Amino acid sequence: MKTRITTALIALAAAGAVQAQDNVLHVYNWSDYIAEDTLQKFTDATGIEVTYDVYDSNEVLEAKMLAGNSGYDVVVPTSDFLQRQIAAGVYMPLDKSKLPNLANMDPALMAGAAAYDPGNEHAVIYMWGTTGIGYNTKAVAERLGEDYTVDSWALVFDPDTVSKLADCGVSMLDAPTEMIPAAMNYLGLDPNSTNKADLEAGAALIEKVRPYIRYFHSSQYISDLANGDTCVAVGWSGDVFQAQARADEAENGVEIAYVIPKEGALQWFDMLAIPADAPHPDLAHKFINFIMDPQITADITNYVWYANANAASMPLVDPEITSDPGIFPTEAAKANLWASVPYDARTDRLVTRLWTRVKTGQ
Ligand code: N2P
Repeated sequence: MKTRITTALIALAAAGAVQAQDNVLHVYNWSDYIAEDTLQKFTDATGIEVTYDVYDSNEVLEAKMLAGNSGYDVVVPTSDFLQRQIAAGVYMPLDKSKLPNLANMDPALMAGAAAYDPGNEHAVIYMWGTTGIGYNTKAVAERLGEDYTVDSWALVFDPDTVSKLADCGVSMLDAPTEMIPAAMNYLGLDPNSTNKADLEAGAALIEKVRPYIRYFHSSQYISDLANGDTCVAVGWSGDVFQAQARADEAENGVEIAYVIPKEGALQWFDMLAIPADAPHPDLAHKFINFIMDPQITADITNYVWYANANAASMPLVDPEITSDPGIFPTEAAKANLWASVPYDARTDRLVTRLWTRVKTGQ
């Protein structure tokens, strides 16, 4: 999937393509991950035009980064992917003298991100969240009974349970490094294990429920949940809340909830970083600094329902969001969250192979 939003068109027409091109920042970010007015506000504040492309998979971003010459100035890898891409020399160190808004960031969360990028030398937290389950409360209650409490990965990993939901539509993320560990965790295994037998057991569990899964996709589920076209999605926190908000706005009777299952869930950080071969590193720093403006980050969180790591923005974030345990987990829930570690090349190949088998049955 690829969409392109550009604020550059008018300027290009007015100033002539060559001249304007020098002042165009190229951003590559996750889909459904920015406020409607963020880019325009950046252009208004700085005169810098933005070309904005989106993806919904770390693997897609990684392939582009490793190939080089992507033309992008700012990209947003998830922390574990960031770590091994840094090791591959993909990102330039940040010039922190150009990022005065770093002072707004939450030191504890930045320390968490430093586990992947010592000293936070290469990246700044954009948003963070969890990988849990979004579901249509009525459709699930109709099939599993009013008394069924949705609080466990059993909803999607227990064949008896998920088979009863197949008719209303169950989806999973097309994200092998998140789905296989979630299945391993449900089996009582360490989600970060790189033991071949553990990874195979996780994949085998997903293969077992595969007949009841309508699709594996990492962005389609937002509108499908919102419209009632599917009823359960393993998905990312903010995306599920966006589905909920869309259903509320449409007043279509669909009620969506998000749960961090009691067995635990992955907590991740998505990181703003500058490719080593970025054509416009100076503009990239300006953009990253702009994003760390408390109002700008608060606007994004208020629009995409993802937690941010900008302490100064918190008073500007809608209290409905800061008080939601699905977005800002309680201390008790935090104890059950795990952070992922990057796979070595061998494990990565195994996981890719297992995932192909999960999706295609081969
Ligand atoms: C936004 C998805 C971002 C979360 N649609 C993935 N790390």
